[in-house]
Amino acid sequence: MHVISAAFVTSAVQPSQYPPPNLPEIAFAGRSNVGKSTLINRLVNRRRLVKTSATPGRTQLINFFDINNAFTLVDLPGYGYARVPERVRRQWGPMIERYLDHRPTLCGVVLILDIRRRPGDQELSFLRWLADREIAAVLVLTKADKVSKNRQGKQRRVVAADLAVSEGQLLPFSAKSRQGLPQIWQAIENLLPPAAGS
Ligand SMILES: Nc1nc2c(ncn2[C@@H]2O[C@H](COP(=O)(O)OP(=O)(O)OP(=O)(O)O)[C@@H](O)[C@H]2O)c(=O)[nH]1
Ligand SMILES: [Mg+2]
Repeated sequence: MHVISAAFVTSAVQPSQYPPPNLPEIAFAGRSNVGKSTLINRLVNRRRLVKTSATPGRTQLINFFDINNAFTLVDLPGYGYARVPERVRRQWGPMIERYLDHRPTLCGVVLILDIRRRPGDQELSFLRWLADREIAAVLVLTKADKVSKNRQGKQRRVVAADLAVSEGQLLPFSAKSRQGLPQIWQAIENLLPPAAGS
């Protein structure tokens, strides 16, 4: 993928605030602090297009980014972070579900998992939820630089078994070394209509 332009479009909570559904869209989901915003920055090769933070619960709105005036990347708020105020946390589930359920231009979801962790109930039920709606998922194992190559292989096997997918469907990624970027772009391009990905 050749990224010529990458620009913030808008933040939204509810559908009336979404940009008009004119371009194909890919959404990024995962636990709070897993590295969703960082992955988007690496994909588009901009250091600070999306705000990232060592403090979990940083992204609290649905953020839309236009790429090449051809498609949209969407940074979803992370789930499962207990220290975010209850009031905020309670609206996340419905906010994310409403988006995934009602976005006509959605082509797929990149689900990001920490390579050091086994998937929990949240990841498993999220994947089931996507499968029920026939929403395609790309699975990324991020923070690969935190473990040895040997351990990467082991974790990939364990997580593949947990999720009942093949190891090849799990794409290891590191924001530090940029390992995995071409594979993730390829997987995203496979979800986009041909004209958007060229
Ligand atoms: N070592 C390492 N650190 C990473 C990697 N990806 C993200 N991080 C770090 O993880 C922290 C969280 O990253 P974010 O991209 O803000 O995570 P997020 O999923 O957007 O978090 P929320 O918006 O809070 O849900 C930051 O300190 C990042 O620098 C990676 O591949 N390797
Ligand atoms: Mg974020």
